[in-house]
Amino acid sequence: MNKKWQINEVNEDIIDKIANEFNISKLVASIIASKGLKSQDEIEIFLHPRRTDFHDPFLLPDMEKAVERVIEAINNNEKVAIYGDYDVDGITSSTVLHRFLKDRGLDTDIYIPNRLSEGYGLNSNEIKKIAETGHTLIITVDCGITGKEEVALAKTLGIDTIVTDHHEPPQEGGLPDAIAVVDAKRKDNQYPFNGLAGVGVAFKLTQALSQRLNIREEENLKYLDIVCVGTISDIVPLVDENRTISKLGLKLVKQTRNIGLRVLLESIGYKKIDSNTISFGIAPRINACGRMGHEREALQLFLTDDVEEANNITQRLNGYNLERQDIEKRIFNEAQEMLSAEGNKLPCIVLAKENWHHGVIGIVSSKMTEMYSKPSILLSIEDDLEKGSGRSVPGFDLHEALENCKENIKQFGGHSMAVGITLEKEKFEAFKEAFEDYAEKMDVASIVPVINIDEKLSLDDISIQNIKELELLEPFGEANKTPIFQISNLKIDSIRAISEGKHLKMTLKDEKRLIDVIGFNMGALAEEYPIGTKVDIVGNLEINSYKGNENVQINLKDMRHGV
Ligand SMILES: [Mn+2]
Repeated sequence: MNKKWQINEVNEDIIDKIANEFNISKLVASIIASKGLKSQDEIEIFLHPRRTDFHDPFLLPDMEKAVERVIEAINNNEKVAIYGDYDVDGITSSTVLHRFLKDRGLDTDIYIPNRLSEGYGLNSNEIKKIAETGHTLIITVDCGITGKEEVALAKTLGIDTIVTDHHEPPQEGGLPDAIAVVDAKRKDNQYPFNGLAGVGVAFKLTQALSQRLNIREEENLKYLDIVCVGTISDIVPLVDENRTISKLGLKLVKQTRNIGLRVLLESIGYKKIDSNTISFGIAPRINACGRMGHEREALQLFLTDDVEEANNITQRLNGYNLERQDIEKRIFNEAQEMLSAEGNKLPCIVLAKENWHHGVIGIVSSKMTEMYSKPSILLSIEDDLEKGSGRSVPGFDLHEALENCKENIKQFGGHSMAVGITLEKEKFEAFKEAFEDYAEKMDVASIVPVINIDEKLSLDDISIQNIKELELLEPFGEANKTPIFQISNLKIDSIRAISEGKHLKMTLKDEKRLIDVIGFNMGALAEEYPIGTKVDIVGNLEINSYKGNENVQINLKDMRHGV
């Protein structure tokens, strides 16, 4: 697969100026410059976010009304329900709000829908149960903005609702008729940032309550570890307030007082706690609970103050995660077999089979899309229906594509990169054909994946010292990716495939020095590039520590023949 290397050219004078002014290396300054950060303030906040950098929570729509109603509930000791979601964002949102209100003497009940039997969002059965058990207030977290009907039902049952959410309001039909609808994606929003995760919005509610109740700000800041876990896991852009949350939050994660989080962290083993520890260690394990239908256990892990209980839950969580991986592997293998039986000549992938697990099908769709660089839709056949998930490649709007074949679809939702979809079984062939035609028409096959390169370097520019300084830019994640560098005109000094041909290991050299390179899942390149070949490469810079020695290593993203 040929990829397009796109370099973000930045003016050298700007880089020098930033390096001097902030006393940082040119390497770090070049990344700052390539992000387009210019003013003193912007750069200062990016490099060293502080707790004074949080925006005023009362700028969020309806925050005043929400705070007033919650304080009334605290004063009257009302029965309050928190309504959340089964993913990490929803679980951490529920945790933060529950714990904060409990500190204020209000013990809330938490409702998390079951992913497999109920699905995402408010549902009327749960609302009825909440009413039957005598609750007078529902606070939604990470959901609710599309729950107009359910909020109306709650109202007829005598329950007030406060919606806190970070999802897009529905295009038609208006907002739910709630006491307050706190969501920065509202059209009338005045809040300076609309990229918070659900847990970020819940955190802003605790911040607003603290201010109004004259509580020390430590009382809400102490939950930043949990807020950070939800924020990084939800793959929201780690800029603006999310950077403040994740940068300050990660420091708290390292010394977390949340027993469940601490036990889970200890169980996974890590060299360093950073955003990768959250994204690849914590998030899959918490999400595995929801995927397998055990959402209560994930919640209980964050709520328990008992080490033994935390240990037991962690063991089960790790078990669910292994189970999820097994199922994922099986579906992935089956999908690959079906695809090769088809010949894999089409511009997109549409497959359906019995018994493909609902909670896992989306992950497999992303893996197929990544592997073949094609949009994919995977469906599980259940009686007369086929339900599934799709993922897209940048440059192909999947939601728009489904809009174009909607006469063959029963139901769908999502956005340009990811969708959920339901078909009638008898419509499968017609849908597949229409979707393939559309992909053909849009010339998906000619979309070339792009690698965005931050800066060109020579081996001279690279040292352990300045790689360490790149840590200033952490935490990395969405909208703040691990920097990618291009190095040209190197010669292959040694090259081999390792781990049964899976990965690639090389040493490259210029006139003066050698550098180690590792290429994950790139073992096949060992055949293509003999020793002595001139190459250009792009990759991340890393420090490889082994037996107390530290070495510079390049984590390869792409390689091509040099000129
Ligand atoms: Mn969310």
